[in-house]
Amino acid sequence: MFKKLIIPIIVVVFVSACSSQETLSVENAWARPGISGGNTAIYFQVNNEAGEQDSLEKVSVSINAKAVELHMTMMSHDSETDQDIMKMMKQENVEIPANSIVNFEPGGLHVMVIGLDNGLMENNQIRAVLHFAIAGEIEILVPISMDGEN
Ligand SMILES: [Cu+2]
Repeated sequence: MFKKLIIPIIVVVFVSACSSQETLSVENAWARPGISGGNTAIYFQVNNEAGEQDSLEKVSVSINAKAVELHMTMMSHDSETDQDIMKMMKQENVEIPANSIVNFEPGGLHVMVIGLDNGLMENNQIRAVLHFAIAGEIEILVPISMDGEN
C-alpha cells in the first residue's frame, strides 16, 4: 500500500521537472569586458522547445548601469559617404518562434548594458534575469570573456 503511493509521486515529480526544461531554456551566456562608464554586450542562446511562440521583453542585470536594452546589429548603407556601416537598432522585444533556437551573438542580436558603474574584467561573472512573455523570468550566470570560449 505504501509502495503503491510512492511510485505515482515520483512519476509526477519527474514529469514536471522535464516539462519545465522542455519549454524554454537559455544557454552559453557570456559578456564582453567593459570599462567604468562604458558598455558591455551580453550574448546567449535561447532554445524554445515549446509549441508556442514566446517573446523576450526585458533583461535586468545584477550590476549598476544606466540602461539595459535589446539591440540588433545591422549593416546599413550610408549614401552620403557610399559606405556600409554597422548600426545597432533598439528592439522593443525579440520574438522567439516555437520550436526554434534564437542566437544572441556578435554582429546580431545582443543585450546592451549601457553606462557601467564599474568595469567588468575577464573572469568576473554577473547575473542577468531574462523576462519572457510566456516562460516568465529566467536567471542566468554570465561569465565575462573576450570571445565566449572560456
Ligand atoms: Cu548594442
